[in-house]
Amino acid sequence: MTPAPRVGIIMGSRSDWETMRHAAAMLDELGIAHEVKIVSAHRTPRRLYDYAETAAERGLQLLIAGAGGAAHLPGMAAAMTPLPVLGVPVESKALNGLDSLLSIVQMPGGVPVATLAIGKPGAINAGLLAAAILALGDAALATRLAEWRARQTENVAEHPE
Ligand code: RP5
Repeated sequence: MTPAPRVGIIMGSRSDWETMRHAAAMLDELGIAHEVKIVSAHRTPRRLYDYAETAAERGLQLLIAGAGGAAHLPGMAAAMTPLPVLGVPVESKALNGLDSLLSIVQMPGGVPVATLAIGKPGAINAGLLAAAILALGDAALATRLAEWRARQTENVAEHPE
């Protein structure tokens, strides 16, 4: 039986998948069941409302939301769910993701979005941060995450050649 998803990965457009797939890959690597959906704050606002308002009752524990440009998706999702929301600024063509970053990070006090770096590093770290949060109540996941981190450390060479 497929385990129920614990994390919801949402993104504003299919074009965001090239970035957000790195978050999904990290969750896969750490054995965290997740679902992936395109939900646009601007093009599919009703889908966003439905998704965010039902996420917790459907059993999700955390959302990772990626968007680019006028990136309202993470903030709007955070406004409608009690779950922690991790925001990934997707690298936009016009402004290299600076617009995405500022749109996501400058939330008003009272509606938090944990904002990651622009692009692929942010997506990878969103997966790792999601794992660290979920590991607080999941000893087996905490072990897998610790092992992942140990492998990363071991793989750093002492010399460049
Ligand atoms: C945002 O606009 C999306 O998150 C995406 O990063 C950006 C461009 O979307 P497309 O025009 O490629 O669909 O809503």
